[in-house]
Amino acid sequence: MPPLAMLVAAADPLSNVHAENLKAFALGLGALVIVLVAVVAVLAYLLVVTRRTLVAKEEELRDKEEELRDKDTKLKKRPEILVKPYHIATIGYTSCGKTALTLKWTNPLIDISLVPPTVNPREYEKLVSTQDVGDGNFFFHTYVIHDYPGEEKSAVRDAMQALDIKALLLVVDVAKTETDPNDSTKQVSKFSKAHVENQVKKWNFDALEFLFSQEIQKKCNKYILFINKIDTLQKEFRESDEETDKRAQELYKDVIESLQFLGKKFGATIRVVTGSAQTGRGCPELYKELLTDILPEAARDKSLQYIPDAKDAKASLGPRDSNMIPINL
Ligand SMILES: Nc1nc2c(ncn2[C@@H]2O[C@H](COP(=O)(O)OP(=O)(O)OP(=O)(O)O)[C@@H](O)[C@H]2O)c(=O)[nH]1
Ligand SMILES: [Mg+2]
Repeated sequence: MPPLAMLVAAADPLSNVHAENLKAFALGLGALVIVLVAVVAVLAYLLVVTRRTLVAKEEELRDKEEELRDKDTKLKKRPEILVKPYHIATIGYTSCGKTALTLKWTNPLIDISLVPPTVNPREYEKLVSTQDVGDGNFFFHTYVIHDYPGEEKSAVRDAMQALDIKALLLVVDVAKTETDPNDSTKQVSKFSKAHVENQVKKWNFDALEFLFSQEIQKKCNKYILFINKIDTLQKEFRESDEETDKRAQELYKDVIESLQFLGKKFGATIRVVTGSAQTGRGCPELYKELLTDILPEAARDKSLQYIPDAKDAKASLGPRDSNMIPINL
């Protein structure tokens, strides 16, 4: 019987179910109260749990907001870095050592004897100086060496016209490099007069003039000729370092003279360095040449001692500098 019917029956003192129903009603009411109390308790519990979760989430959000504010402040305080690139193009016939030379400078960890032939033009970057320009800002003076596969004369000229190329590194060599007949994983280099003559013919006056123009001169007025692989010359003739340098320059006399002529005509600085990417001879002089006239004085890190400029070293060409001929200074 529903509680209301029970209540009506119980209220009737004449009803024969009066006492029985009153008891059942009391029991029903008790059960109802218990159920109601239980529901209220569950609801209250849920309310407390939800509130706690909300408070925890709110705290978490506040922490995250604070973290973000912190990061933002740090970001604002971070020095502003501006990369100042100096582009250098390399040119030279296949296997003369362009990649070996540039990699030796930009990434000394590379084993140059295992350098694969360049298939597509590549760029290697080297940070040479960090300049504090005040207000927490820095200039990162970075050299970008553009390395081309051999025989890419037109590509190099196009790049010189299109990019802000500051200097051209022309590499020639005195040795033919071939796969070792006894070990196909190795390369062997041997002095070859015919190989030199071939390059002298290729770098004739017209071919060199192709790399000069008034338009190019506006941006690039430094040309460095590096005569590479002189280790093989020394192995062949067993002469002193100085004699070897002289011999290398003699072999490329025609190219040097043409460059000197073009340098005068177009007002460009021409430098000649002899050396070897394999032994490292001449490499500091070459890299120094890449800095001289290109990296502004203000960009030099005052806390570092630089190798004297080629200009300063001219008067005192010691044994270390003897493989560098200053021209048109
Ligand atoms: N003995 C000797 N071998 C060298 C020297 N420089 C480079 N080589 C070797 O000559 C080969 C060619 O060198 P690379 O640097 O690839 O020449 P590359 O001019 O970049 O060649 P391409 O990318 O094909 O145009 C490699 O096997 C080098 O190890 C050097 O000074 N002496
Ligand atoms: Mg290469």
